Amino acid sequence: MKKIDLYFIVGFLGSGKTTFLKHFLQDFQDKKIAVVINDFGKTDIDAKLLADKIESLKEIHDGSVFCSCKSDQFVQGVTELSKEDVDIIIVESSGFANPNTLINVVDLIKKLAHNPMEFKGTIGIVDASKVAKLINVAAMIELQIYYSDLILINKIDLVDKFNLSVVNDLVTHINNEAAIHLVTNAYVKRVEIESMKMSIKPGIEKQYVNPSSQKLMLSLDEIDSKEDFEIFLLAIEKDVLRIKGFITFDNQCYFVEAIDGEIRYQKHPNINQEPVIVILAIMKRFLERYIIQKWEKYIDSPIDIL
Ligand SMILES: Nc1nc2c(ncn2[C@@H]2O[C@H](COP(=O)(O)OP(=O)(O)O)[C@@H](O)[C@H]2O)c(=O)[nH]1
Ligand SMILES: [Mg+2]
Repeated sequence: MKKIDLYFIVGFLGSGKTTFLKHFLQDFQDKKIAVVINDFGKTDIDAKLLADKIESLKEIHDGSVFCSCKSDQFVQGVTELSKEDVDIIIVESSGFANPNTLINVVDLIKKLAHNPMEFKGTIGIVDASKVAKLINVAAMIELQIYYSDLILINKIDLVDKFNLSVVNDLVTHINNEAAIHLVTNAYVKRVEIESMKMSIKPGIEKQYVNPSSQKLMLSLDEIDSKEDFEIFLLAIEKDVLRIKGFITFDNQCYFVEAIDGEIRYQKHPNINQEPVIVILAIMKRFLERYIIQKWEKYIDSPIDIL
């Protein structure tokens, strides 16, 4: 019987999980890979970006795969994938995931899988430029680091030496067993992934409050000025956690995101993709009213919140 390797990716929103996944798919091209993406919601943007590169894809939305609210659906999804002709199943977990039930979930998957499954470990991605601040408001970051077997301190291009050493100390303090790499673009050599030592850590009873995050989806049919739209995105970018979506200009669809004061576009082949922007914010009251105000300030057409 064929053995399937199982990997998890954890890390806060925007830390670089999907970027890691893209490299992974590239570097493990000789393997048949199934991916599970656990992200925002219905319009899962990352899943659409990766769809053509993988053997099989499952999406789990609106809740973490480690939370009792979604773990059944997740275990069932992975069990189904284990019937297929794949060598690897890799899971990009939600940015809000608290992996403290990981080991129970893995045990259940191993029991139910149709082919023998080996849990290879958890790759944790840390955004070097944001972790020190975010860890105070989003405590699951600490647990994501604690439960990782291989940690990538990513985006080191955005921090100076001093701050990098602070981040390195912070990460080592939380987890001194995992191999830690300082990287850009969430890239680490395949050999580091293959040689990671998986450790089974018991669930720790750590009190933490789930941050009340809010998600907002904007429909973009009416946009006619790309410039105004960019100004709008940049105006809200600094106040929210994550902005990404699809937008169409001149008959070309783009994946768009606003990050670190910059707008990034990437051509997207599917012209029928509905233009939509997803905004995620943490502990922000009145998000909707705030977005509407900014929209009306910069854009003439009416706003359409889904
Ligand atoms: N400056 C910088 N940006 C990065 C780096 N790695 C990833 N990014 C960008 O960070 C953004 C979020 O990455 P993504 O992989 O989507 O994060 P995810 O939300 O964890 O899946 C994307 O725009 C990436 O291109 C890095 O090393 N340096
Ligand atoms: Mg992602």
